[in-house]
Amino acid sequence: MTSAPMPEFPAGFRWGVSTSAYQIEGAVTAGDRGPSIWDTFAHSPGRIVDGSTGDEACDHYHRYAEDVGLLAGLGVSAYRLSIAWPRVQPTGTGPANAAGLDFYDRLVDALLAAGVDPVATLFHWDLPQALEDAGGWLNRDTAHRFAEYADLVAARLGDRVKLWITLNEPFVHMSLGHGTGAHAPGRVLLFDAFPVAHHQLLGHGLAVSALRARSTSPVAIANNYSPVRLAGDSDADRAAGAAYDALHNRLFTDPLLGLGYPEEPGFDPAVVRAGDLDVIAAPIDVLGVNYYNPTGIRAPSGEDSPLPFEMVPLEGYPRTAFDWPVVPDGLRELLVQLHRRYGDALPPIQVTESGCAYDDAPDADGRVPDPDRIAYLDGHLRAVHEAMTAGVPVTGYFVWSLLDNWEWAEGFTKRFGLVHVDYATQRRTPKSSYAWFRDLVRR
Ligand code: IFM
Repeated sequence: MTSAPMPEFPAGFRWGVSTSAYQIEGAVTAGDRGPSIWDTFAHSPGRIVDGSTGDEACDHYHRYAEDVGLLAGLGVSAYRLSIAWPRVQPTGTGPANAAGLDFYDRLVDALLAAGVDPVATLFHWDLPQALEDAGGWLNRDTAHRFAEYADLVAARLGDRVKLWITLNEPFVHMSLGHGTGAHAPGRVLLFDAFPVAHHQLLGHGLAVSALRARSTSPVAIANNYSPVRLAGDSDADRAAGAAYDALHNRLFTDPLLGLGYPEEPGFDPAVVRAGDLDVIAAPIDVLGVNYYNPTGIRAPSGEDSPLPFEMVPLEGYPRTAFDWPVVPDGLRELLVQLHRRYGDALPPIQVTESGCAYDDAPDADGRVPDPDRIAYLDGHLRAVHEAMTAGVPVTGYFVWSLLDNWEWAEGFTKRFGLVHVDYATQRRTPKSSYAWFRDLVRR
C-alpha cells in the first residue's frame, strides 16, 4: 500500500456500502415472506459448502436499527440494500404484501433519519420460488411479473429511494444460476441459458418504465464486469478472449446502450421478439459497475470443449480468501474500457460493489484488524481516481459489504464486511477497515 495521500474526490461523490436481502436479513418466514429459489437451493443437501442457509443470516430484519447506526457511524452518504421480492409478493404475483413493504418502509425512513441515501436494488437473485416453478427467468412472463413488482415497490417507496437499481449482476445469475448450476436455481444449461439473459434484460427495461411512472429518482442496473487478460497471443487465444469479453462484459451492456446483442457468444436469438431491444434500451441514468478481478483466458485446449474459451488462474498477484487475485489496476482498465467502448452512450458510472473476503477474526483485545482489506480498498479507490482523471465519469463507490454475511454457495465461510459478525451471537464488531473508510469518507 502506498503511503502517498489518497487523492481528492469531487464534492458530491457518493460514498456507500452495499448488502443484499438474502445475505443479511434472515427471518425468512416473518411478515408472510414467501420462499425464494435461494431458500430452496440452500436447503438442498450438498449445495452450500458449510451446509448453512440464509434462514438467520445476520438477522438484519430484526437488527436493522443497529445496522443503520453502523452506517451512520461510518458516515457514508448512501446505503445500497436489496428488496426481497418474496417479501413483497410471496408468490411473485398479485397484490403487495403489506408486512413485506412495511419492513422496507421502516428501513428507508431509518436511513433518511440517519442522513443516509437509500439505494434500492429490486432483484438480487432471490426469485420467488413460485415463479421458478413456472419456468423462472426462462419464462418470458417473469419479465412482466418483475415490472409489476417494481411498480408495487415504487408506489410505496418511490418518494424516498434516491437511486433505483433494477437487477444485480444478471450475468452471474445467468452463468452460475443457469449455466453451471453453482447458484440457485441450480440449472445446468451452459449456452442454452441465453433466454435467462434476455428475459432479465427485458424485465429490466419494463421495470425502468414502471419506476419512472412512480418515482423521479434516477434508475440504474448493476452489472458485473471482468476485464480479460489473455494467457497467450495466438489468434485462437484472441478469439477466445473476444468470446469471453462478449459474454461477461458486453452481453448485458451492449443492448442496454442501444447496440443490440454482441454476435460472438453465438446464442440462438429465437427468444428475442420484435420491439424487445427498444424496451431494453430504455435510457438509464447511472451504470452500476461491480468489479472484483480480471479473468485469465486462453483458447480451449480440447476440440470438443463445450465453451469457446478456457479460464486460467492469473499468477503473480496477492489473493483473497476466495482465491481471487487482487488487481486494483483492473478496475481502472475496466472503467477506461467502458468509456472508450460506449463513448457518449455511457451514462455516469457508480461502482456499486468493490470488496474482498479475508479470514478476519477478533484478536485477544476483541479488535478485528484487517490490513489486507484496507490495502485492497486503498488500491481500488486510487484506480477509480485514475480513471476519473482520464475522463471517465464516475460518481460513486460502494464497498461490498457493510457486514460479513452469507456468501451464497460459500455459506458463512467468506467474510467481506467492514464489520465482523459473530454468527453465533450476532454481535457486530467494526473492523479496522471500518475506521479507515470512515476517516476517508470524512476527509
Ligand atoms: O456477495 C456477492 C454479491 O451478492 C454479488 N456480487 C459479488 C459478491 C461477492 O461474491
